[in-house]
Amino acid sequence: MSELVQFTKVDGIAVVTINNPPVNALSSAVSAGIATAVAQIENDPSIKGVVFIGAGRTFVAGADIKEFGELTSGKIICRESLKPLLMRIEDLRVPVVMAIHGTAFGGGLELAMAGHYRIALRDAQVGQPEVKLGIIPGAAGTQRLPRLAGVAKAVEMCAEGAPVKAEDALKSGILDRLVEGDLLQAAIVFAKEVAARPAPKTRERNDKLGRPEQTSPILAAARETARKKQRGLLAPLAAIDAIEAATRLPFEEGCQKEEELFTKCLFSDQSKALIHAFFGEREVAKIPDIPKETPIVPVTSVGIVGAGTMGGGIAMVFANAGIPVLLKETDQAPIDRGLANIQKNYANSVKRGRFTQQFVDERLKFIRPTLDYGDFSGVDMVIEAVFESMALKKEVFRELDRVCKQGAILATNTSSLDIDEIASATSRPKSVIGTHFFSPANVMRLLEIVRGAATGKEAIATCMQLSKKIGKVGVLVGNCMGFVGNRMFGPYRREAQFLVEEGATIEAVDKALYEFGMAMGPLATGDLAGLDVGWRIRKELRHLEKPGVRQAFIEDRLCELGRFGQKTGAGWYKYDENRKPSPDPEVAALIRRWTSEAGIPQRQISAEEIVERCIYTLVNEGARLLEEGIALRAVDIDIIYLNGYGFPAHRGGAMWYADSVGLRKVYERICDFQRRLGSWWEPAPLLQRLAEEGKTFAEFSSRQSVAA
Ligand code: 3H9
Repeated sequence: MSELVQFTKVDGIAVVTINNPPVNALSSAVSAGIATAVAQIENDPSIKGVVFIGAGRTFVAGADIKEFGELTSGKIICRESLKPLLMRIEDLRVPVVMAIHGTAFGGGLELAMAGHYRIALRDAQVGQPEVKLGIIPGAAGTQRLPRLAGVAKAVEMCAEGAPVKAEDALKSGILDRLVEGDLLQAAIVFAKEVAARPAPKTRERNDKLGRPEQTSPILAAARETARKKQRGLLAPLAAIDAIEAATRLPFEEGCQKEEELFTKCLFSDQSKALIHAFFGEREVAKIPDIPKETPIVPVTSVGIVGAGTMGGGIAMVFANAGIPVLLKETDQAPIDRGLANIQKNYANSVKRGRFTQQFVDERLKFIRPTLDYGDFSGVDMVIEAVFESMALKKEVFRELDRVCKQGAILATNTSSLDIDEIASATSRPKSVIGTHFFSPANVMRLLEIVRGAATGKEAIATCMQLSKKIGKVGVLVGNCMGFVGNRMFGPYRREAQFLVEEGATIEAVDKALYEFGMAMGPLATGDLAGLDVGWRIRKELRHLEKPGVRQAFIEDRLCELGRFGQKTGAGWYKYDENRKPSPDPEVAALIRRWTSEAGIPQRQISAEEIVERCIYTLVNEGARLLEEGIALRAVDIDIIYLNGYGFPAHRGGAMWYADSVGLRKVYERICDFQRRLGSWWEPAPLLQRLAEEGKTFAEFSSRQSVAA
C-alpha cells in the first residue's frame, strides 16, 4: 500500500486514510493509492462498509494544482482522469462513508460526492473553488453537486467558488450528518448503522435536477451575475454550462460535456494566470534570507498612533483578528471622531451582511482609546499612522523609542517616506519596519512590508506571519520612494494624463483600462483617492524634477480649481450626492484650452495604444524595481498589483502579463514609444536584456531566488 493512502480494517469496516500533507491534495500518486485500496475492498467479501478520511488537518483540499501547471506547460503529457476511479467507489457493493474535517474542496468534494454518505465535523467546509483557478470541476462535480444540492446551490458554488460551512452544506443536502468529537469513530459507527441498507448512488439521484422551465431562469440569472461580477472570466460561464448539461443530459453525457469545458478552461491563458496567482500568493511569504525557523515576536497587543482613516481602518483589522488595540490620538476630539468612524464602518458592514451585530459588538471591545504614549509600554507592536510628514513621524518614533518595551516592533504606515530616516529617530533601528496598508485598510488585502537597511530578521518574520493572521497578503519590499506599488503607479497614472493631453477623452482612457480588466480606470481611481494627495507631494518634490522632462499638468490645474475628486464632488468627473460619476463638459473644455495653450497636437488615440502605454509603463518600472532588488521576484510585483491596485487576476499581474505577451514585443513597443514620445520611455536595462536573450521575468526571478 502506498504511503500516501493507508488501508486498515476495523470491525469489518475498511478505513482508507489519505495522507498527503499538508492538504491531502489528490495527486496522481494519491489517486493510484486510492485505486489500490478500492481494489482491495472489491476483492474482500468480509468488508461491510468503508470510511474515507483525511490524515492531519484536513480531508482533501482538491486535485494537486501543481500537476495542472505541469500538464499545461507540457512537462507531463497526460494526467489520469479521476472520474473512472470515482465511479468505482460509487459502484462498491458496500456503503462508503466520507468523513470530512477541515476542507473538502474541488476534487476533494468530488471524491466525497462519489461516496454514498458524507458526515462532517461542525467546523468543516466544502466547496468547488476551481473557478478561482480559471477552471471548473473536472471530476463530475458539476454533475453530482446539482443532484445533491439542487441546481441553484450548485451553480452558486461552482460559478462563484466560495466555501460553504458544514451547517449550510447539511441543509443543502451535500452532507448527511454533522458530528462532534472523534470523526473516525463517528464514521465507523455511521458505516455500521447503514451497512445493511442499499447504498444510494449520487449519480442516480435525479430528483433535485428540476425541469428546464424551472432551471432556465436560475441559469440565466447566474450567467448575468457572472458577466457582471466576474467580468471577463471564462470559467464561471463554463461552470454554468456544465451544470446546465447535468439538467439536460444523462450523467455520462453530462460528464463528457464537463470534460470538454474543463480542458478548454485548463489550457486557457486565464487559468495559467490564476494558478500563477494562487502559488504566487504563497511564494511571496517565502523570503530567501529569512528561514522559517527565524524567531518571531508573538503579537498579542498592538498600539496604533493616529485615529484617522488609515489608523481607524488598521485598528479594525486587528480587532477583527481578535488582537487588542490601543488607539492613540493627541486630543479627545480626534479620538472621538476616529471611534465614530470605526462604528460607522462597522454599521455599514452589518447593513451589507458582511458581519453580524454580535460580531461587531465583540470587535469594538478590542479597541481602546488613549491619549497617553505611556499606555504603549506593554504592547508588542506599534503602528504609526499619522500624517505623511517626516518631521512628525520622527517625533512619534522618538516617543515610541522612549516608551515601548525592548523587542517591540515599531512599524510605520508611511506610503512613501524613507524608513531608514524614520528609524534614525530611534535607538533601535532593527525593530523599525514599514507596514504599508492600503485604503480602506479593513478591506484591501495587500500589505507592503518595507525592509529598511537595519530592519532585523525577527521584525520581518513577525510581520510576514502576522499578515496572514490578520487576513492580509504580506509582500516584502525594499525601501525607496513609493516602495513597489506606488512607485509603479505614479508613471501609470502620469501616462493616463499624457494620453488625455494628447487628445484621448477622459472616458476613453478609463474605459480602455476597465475593459482590459482593471477594477477602475486610472483617472477615476485618482478621483477616488483624492487628486490633492499627489498634488501636494508633487509640489514638495518639484525641485527633484529633471529639466526638459515632460510633466503632466492637468491634475495640478484641476486641483488649483479645488477639484480634488470625489470628496469635493468634482475632479476628472463630476459626482452626484451618491458619488455617481458623470463626464463633465466643463473639464473637457478646459483640457482643450489648456492643451492648445501648451501647443500639444491633438489626435485620435486607439484603445490599444491607451492600454499598451499605461500597462507597459507599469512593466518598465517593475523591471527597474526588480533589477534594483526593491522587489524580490517578479511574482512579488504581481501579487502587489493583484491585491492592491485592481489588476485583473486573470491576467496574472503586470509582470506575468508582460511575460505572456512576450518581452521582445513589449520591449519593441517601449522603444517605439521612446522614439515617438520622449525620453521618459527609455526601456529598463533588465527588460532590454531579457528581451534580447529571449527570456522572461519569471526565469530571471527564479535565478534570483536560487542565488539568494
Ligand atoms: C481541483 O480540485 C480540480 C478538480 O475538479 C479535479 C479535476 C480533475 N494542490 O494555502 P495554504 C499547498 S482544483 C497543490 O498555505 P491554508 C499550498 O501551495 C483544486 N498544492 O494553507 C501550500 O504549499 P507551500 C481545488 C496545494 O491552511 C500548502 O499547500 N482546490 C493545494 O492557509 C498549504 O496551503 C483548491 O482550489 C492543492 N490543491 O489553506 C483549494 N492546496 O506550503 C486550494 C494547497 O509549499 N487550496 N496547496 O506554500 C486552498 O484554498 C488552501 O490551500 C486551503 C488551506 C484552504 C486548503
